[in-house]
Amino acid sequence: MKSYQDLDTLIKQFKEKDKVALAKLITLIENVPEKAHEIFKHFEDISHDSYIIGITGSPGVGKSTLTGQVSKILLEQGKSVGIICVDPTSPFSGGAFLGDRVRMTDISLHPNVFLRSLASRGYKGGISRAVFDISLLYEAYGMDVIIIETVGVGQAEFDIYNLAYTVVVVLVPGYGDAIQMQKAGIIEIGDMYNINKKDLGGEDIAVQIEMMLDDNTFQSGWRPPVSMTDAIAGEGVEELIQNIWDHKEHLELSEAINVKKKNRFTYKIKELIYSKIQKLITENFIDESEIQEIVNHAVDDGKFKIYRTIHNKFEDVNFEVKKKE
Ligand SMILES: Nc1nc2c(ncn2[C@@H]2O[C@H](COP(=O)(O)OP(=O)(O)O)[C@@H](O)[C@H]2O)c(=O)[nH]1
Ligand SMILES: [Mg+2]
Repeated sequence: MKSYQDLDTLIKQFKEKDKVALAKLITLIENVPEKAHEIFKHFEDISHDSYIIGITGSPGVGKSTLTGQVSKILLEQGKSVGIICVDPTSPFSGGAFLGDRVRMTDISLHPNVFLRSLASRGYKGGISRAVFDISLLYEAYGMDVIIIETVGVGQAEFDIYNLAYTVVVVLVPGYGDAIQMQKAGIIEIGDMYNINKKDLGGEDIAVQIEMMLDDNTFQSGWRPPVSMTDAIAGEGVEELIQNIWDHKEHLELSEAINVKKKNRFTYKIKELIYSKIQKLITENFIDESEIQEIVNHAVDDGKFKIYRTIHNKFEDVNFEVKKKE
């Protein structure tokens, strides 16, 4: 895949819905962030919209199992599904892949589904970049639905809320005090709540969440519903999917969907700008070795000098952005 011709072939195969080509393009985008630009040059004519669902919650609540069940039903309905699992608890890339693969064996061989796992720690070019670019690739491939699975707020390196149109927060019985959840702000971010592992109980937490929701006013006019599932047995999954479609309809009727769609690109554009600026600065002004030098000084001469050093360094300089003549 070194020459342009190879990329052309790959994209041609991709457009013919070749899953191997899709896999190769994802790998290319994952490993070489700059490749995204080159690849997407070929997709100016793509107008297809995928519906993007975020599934979030603590590790072990059953997100992957649930994602597998949701996908299974969507596939039965004739929809195509692209899945991205972000698992920061996995220290190795590939570790997350295997784990999720096992849980999704039921569906992973289906021609209309594609699954990619990312271990977010130490990820090249940042996890949010990769997730966005892969979602765009799925969209270009023509996926009806994209599911992004990730752990909850404050843990993942990126905000699923900037990418997904409907966010499902997954909880389990014995999760702990629902008040803690409210303090953590979780109650504000879900478009819906799903208590998984209902075979182990969970009526109480469902009631607590309902009560919390009743205390809130929802300016958008959408009151998040609460559902319960047993993801292993596949129970309650259809109701959850119905909630997702109801939310989609709500967004479409209120035109909030356009805000969501724009937000996804605002997020991406900012990321592109900031990474360009970062590149400019680190290549032309202060590089890693100089940073290390300052760090060494900080350790030897006092921690607080770093502020002055950096401040002075930038003080004397005029950054001027000029267009090329
Ligand atoms: N009892 C029970 N176990 C479940 C259920 N859903 C998932 N699990 C199990 O919970 C564990 C974690 O599931 P996984 O899908 O990997 O969770 P994730 O880390 O949130 O993606 C696995 O051992 C699953 O088999 C459920 O509805 N009931
Ligand atoms: Mg998982």
